[in-house]
Amino acid sequence: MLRVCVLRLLGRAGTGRVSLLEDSRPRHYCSDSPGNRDLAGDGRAYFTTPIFYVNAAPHIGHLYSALLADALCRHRRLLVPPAAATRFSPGTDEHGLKIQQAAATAGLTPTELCDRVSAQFQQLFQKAGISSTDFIRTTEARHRLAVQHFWGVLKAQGLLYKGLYEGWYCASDECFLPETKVAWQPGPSGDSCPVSLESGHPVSWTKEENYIFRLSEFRKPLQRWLWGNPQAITPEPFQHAVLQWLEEDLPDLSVSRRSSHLHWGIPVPGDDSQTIYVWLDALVNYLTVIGYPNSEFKSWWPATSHIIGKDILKFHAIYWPALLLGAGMSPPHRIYVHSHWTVSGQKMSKSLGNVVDPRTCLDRYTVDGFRYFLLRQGVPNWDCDYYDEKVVKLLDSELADALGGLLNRCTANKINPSGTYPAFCTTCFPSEPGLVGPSVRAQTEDYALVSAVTTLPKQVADHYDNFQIYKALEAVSTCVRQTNGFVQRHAPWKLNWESPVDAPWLGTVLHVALECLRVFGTLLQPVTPNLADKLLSRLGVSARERSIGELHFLPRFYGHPCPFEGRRLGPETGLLFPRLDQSKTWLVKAHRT
Ligand code: ME8
Repeated sequence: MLRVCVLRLLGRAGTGRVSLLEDSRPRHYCSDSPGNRDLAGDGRAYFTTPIFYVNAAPHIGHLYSALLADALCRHRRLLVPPAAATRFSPGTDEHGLKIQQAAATAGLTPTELCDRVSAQFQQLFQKAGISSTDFIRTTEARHRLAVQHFWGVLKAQGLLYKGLYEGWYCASDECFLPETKVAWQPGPSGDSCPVSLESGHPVSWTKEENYIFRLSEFRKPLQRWLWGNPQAITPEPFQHAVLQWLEEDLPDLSVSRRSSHLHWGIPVPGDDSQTIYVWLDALVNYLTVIGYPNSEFKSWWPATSHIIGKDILKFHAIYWPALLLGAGMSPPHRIYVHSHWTVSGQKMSKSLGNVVDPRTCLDRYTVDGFRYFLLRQGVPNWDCDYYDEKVVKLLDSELADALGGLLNRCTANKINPSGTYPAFCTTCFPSEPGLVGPSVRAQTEDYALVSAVTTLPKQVADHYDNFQIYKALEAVSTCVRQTNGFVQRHAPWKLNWESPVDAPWLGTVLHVALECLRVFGTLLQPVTPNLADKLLSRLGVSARERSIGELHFLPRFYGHPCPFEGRRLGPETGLLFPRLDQSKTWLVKAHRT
């Protein structure tokens, strides 16, 4: 028989405190040490985004999370082929009070609302080139099965008990709040209303009998997990924040609601009077996608990377690992955390009317343009501000002028009339810097360029690993600038193919620039897949030659044969990235505001 306990809401947001009436037996939670099961072990890697609530249409923040996950996943596929060794799933979070209430407000059934908004997310992700292998909806039968099974495991472990819950609940955030996180503010009719201090969303007082998860038993196991895996949560300040939280109170967690209050959810197995708490339901989606509870899931877990916004860190870095440990599983391999996009300095919100529609942005700036902007400007550690003018400036300068201009300079018929990848002359550009001789043309800065581009793939990989994709793009952009400097310095347009003195050096200048472009195109594939394809196709690089493992930059410089020398360039297919048209009305408006 389950015991009834009195829960008092104290401590951190989202948890209740229980006055323990039951024995708390010491338990040992096993973990097969996720840090030791490197993703590269058998090459498999599984990426997830948060599953998004369907109470409102997607905005650029949701797209940003999906793009970060997509870029990580695509980069991984380029590093460790075959692509089949990755799984990647976004999805929609469709249960809970928030959705139940949103459907009622919209005059729809919850199913109608979920179908409508989930389709919007799926269409958006498809349009944006999100290369997912699945899309999970929590209203699917496979998910209900997984959640109920997971519940059964927790119950069998003695980790769930019944208690009387009393405290504040925020339906918008779907979380419990302690008194310290609630403020009183004037409501629409002038009277004072309780709201969440963190989100400003209204909260209401709840008193009901729920199932409670013994979260308080997990402080030490969670600390051990984080101490043993210093990169578990990236970037580091977020790991630090979680360790800090673990120093505070860690009360048990209410994991169900009364069905009479919340009917839109998954019933507690064997107790229809209770509905499973939407966060427990939602988190298990990560297991559903890989086939849980069938044993196939074990080949993907815990080789998992969760990409999340900072707003849901506590759920992913405390509740989820505790639930997993409780169910005898390891915490996820990595949790990558990013900050938020604001719009002209303000939080994006429906009520402020400043929500940026990502579909419009993809149309205006092209899929690759907008993907590049969000990933180049988004800094995981800090909030970033969005405004249209910034997009135009960045894309024109980095994609149209610098990268597109460079490609044009090296492939245009005037400068490269044979339309081939010219030969590299080792006499003009010897491997050893500082050599002098009549034919030596390379200068000190040219060696700096070769060295920078040689180390670029590793630098980019390190930035991906640290979840600093913007830094990876910054590094590529710096090298693009350096390559333009190289071309400018040697002015190949002043050299003559007919001259036996000029020709080998002219070919070498173009060869080096094309080799640099081949590296840039390869490394940009995770972020701008269509643009990179166009670039690599123009260079005549075949599909088999586009993985990072196959890069081998400037092989002739390093004493190896070069498979590209003498190869015909691909067909000319127009500007790599046209400058954004200044005459467009929306752009004029963006410049004015
Ligand atoms: O929290 N900037 O769903 P949600 C950047 N269903 N990213 C943003 C953002 C912004 N302004 N706003 C939202 C939920 N996001 C739960 C998740 S997971 C098991 C359940 C992104 O629709 C960011 O990733 O509120 C954030 O964590 C997520 O959307 C929250 O989406």
